[in-house]
Parts: sequence; C-alpha cells; structure tokens
Amino acid sequence: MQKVLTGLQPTGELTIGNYIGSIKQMIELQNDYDSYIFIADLHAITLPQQPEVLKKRIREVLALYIACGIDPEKNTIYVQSENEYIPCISWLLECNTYYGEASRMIQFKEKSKKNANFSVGLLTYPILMAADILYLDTDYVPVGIDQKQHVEIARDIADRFNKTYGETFHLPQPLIRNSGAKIKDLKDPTKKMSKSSENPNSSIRLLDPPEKIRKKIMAATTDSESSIHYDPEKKPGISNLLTICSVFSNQSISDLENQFKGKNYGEFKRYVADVLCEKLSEIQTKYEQLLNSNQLDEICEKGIQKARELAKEKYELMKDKMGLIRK
Ligand code: AQP
Repeated sequence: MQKVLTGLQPTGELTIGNYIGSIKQMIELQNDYDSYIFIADLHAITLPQQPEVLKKRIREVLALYIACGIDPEKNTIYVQSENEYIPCISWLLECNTYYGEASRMIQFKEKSKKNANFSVGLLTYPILMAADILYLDTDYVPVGIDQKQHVEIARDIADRFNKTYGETFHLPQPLIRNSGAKIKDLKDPTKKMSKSSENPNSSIRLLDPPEKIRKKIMAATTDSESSIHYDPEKKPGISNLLTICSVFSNQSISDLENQFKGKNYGEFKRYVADVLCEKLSEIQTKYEQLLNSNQLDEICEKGIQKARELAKEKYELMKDKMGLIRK
C-alpha cells in the first residue's frame, strides 16, 4: 500500500487554509493509503515559541485533526518530538545537503527577513522535513503550494543519498489540490492565509465562533465591481471566497457562479459565512469532546510506537551505509 504523510506546526490556531491544503486531503486519502499525520512541534521551534502555549497547542492540534475527520483507525498519528530518531536522521541528511540549496528555499528567505535574529533551525527546517518524509519511504505528501519546494528538496536529498551510498530512500512526490492550493489572506488576498498572521481578521480559524466567522467574512476585501465570478488575477478576494465556499459546500465553483448570478457581494458573503459556520460548528463540537479525553493519549502512544520503529530501522540502515559502525 502506498504511503501518505503530512504534518502541521502547532504555531497558532489552525486556519481553514491548513484544513484545505493539508487535513482535508488526508481525510480524502485515508481509505486508500497507509496514512501518517503528525504534529510538527520540532518545526515550530525554528521560530521562538512560549513553552506553555506550545504545549497547549500540541494537544489542540491533535484534537482538531480527529475532530476534522482524521480517523485514528486509518492513520498513524503522533507528535514529532516523541520520535527521537527523526533529528538523528535529519543530521545525517544535513551532512548530505548543500548550504546553497537550503538557503535558496523561499520560506527561509521570507521568514529570515521578518526575524532579525533567526535561528540556524530556520535554515535547516527543510532537511528536518526531509527526515519526516524519507524515514517512512513516503510516496505522497499532501501540501499547499507553499510547501511544494520543501518536498522537492527532500526528493533531491534522497536522490543524492541514493546515488552516493546506494538505494536507501523512496523518492516522494508532493500532492497539491487543483483548487485551494493556496487559500488567501482575507484582508490582503494577494498573500497566503497563515495561522501566525498578526492581523486576527485575515484568517478564519477552525475554532472561531460563528459571530467571528460572519464578521470576518463580511469584512473580507473584495473589489469595486459587483459580479461574482472566478478570476484570481483581477478578483483575488471574490475568487478566494469562491474557492473556500466550494470546498466547504462541496459545490463546484461554476455552480456557485450560477447560483449568485445577478446577486450582490453581501448576499454571497452571507452564504459563505453560513456554509463555514455549519461545517466548523460540527468540528468544534467534536473538538470539545476530545480535548481532555484519554483517547488522545492512547492514539498518540499507539502512533509513536509504530513511527519510532520505522524511523529506527531507517536510521540504522543510513548509519550502516555511511560507515557509522564500530566494526
Ligand atoms: N493558506 C493556505 N492554503 C493552502 N494550504 C495551506 N497550508 C498552510 N497555509 C495554507 C498548508 O497547511 C500545512 C501546514 O503547514 P505548517 O503548519 O507546517 O506551516 P505553514 O505552511 O507555514 O502554514 P501556516 O499556516 O502559514 O503557518 P505559519 O504561520 O506558522 O507559517 C502545509 O501543508 C501547508 O502547505
């Protein structure tokens, strides 16, 4: 059975961008693939985090995965930092990665610009991500378009390692949905919607209450025209809302365009808000039931056991190939 894997950083409250770009794809794949989903807490600390907040968010993201529909029976679910072989594998990969290729990553360039004193971890982030992907011999990595480059570098690193030391890794591929690959910021629809964005009105969080969702959607930036049609170049705001609505209502974008022909932006936005409130309130109810349950701990214990075993096996193989053996 082919393997899929994804991970999200507990760097803020998850947004509908994270849901569409990563979680929803995993839900759609979980019946047909050997599926792995983890909390990328080691990635989160590449930027400063408050320990108490981080701890709380790890549990929240876990509960959200399951509340969104990630089935613990069909997925191996774990917390990245509990798998101690991952940083070991990452180090061996780092020593087989060029500084130039790591420093060319767009996310590194953007995030290092925003933080005057950024850590070395921000530079080596994609190599840690390569370790996450490669230890499993992952076939597909469902991601938003922003992470495509990181899956590609994982593939390059694996390919180089294979050529240098002999066949060790399977080459992974990014899996990017046609629609919703990059959900945009509600206030500035030329930018990506991000969970760590400073403007609270720029994103819809999966745990936002209905009144907040409505307020944010009604205040989303659109344009000075009045027609509701999909044109990401000329109408990025309306196109973004059409994409979001299409994913959450399971309607096609052209069906939505027909439904709102001749209607005004206010009517359309109210509909988008209704659709979101309905779906997110189902998720929120399940989330509340899960957050403090033992079920979460049981799921993670089971997940980490399997993930550690597989990572240990790959680490030993890499060490062997690289000559890291006593005799
Ligand atoms: N706006 C988005 N549209 C589509 N997909 C998205 N993803 C993130 N934002 C969007 C996808 O969600 C997963 C989360 O990855 P991550 O938590 O490792 O961090 P990220 O990509 O950097 O996401 P954020 O929300 O922007 O986090 P911060 O603010 O901490 O940097 C990935 O699959 C990503 O593609």
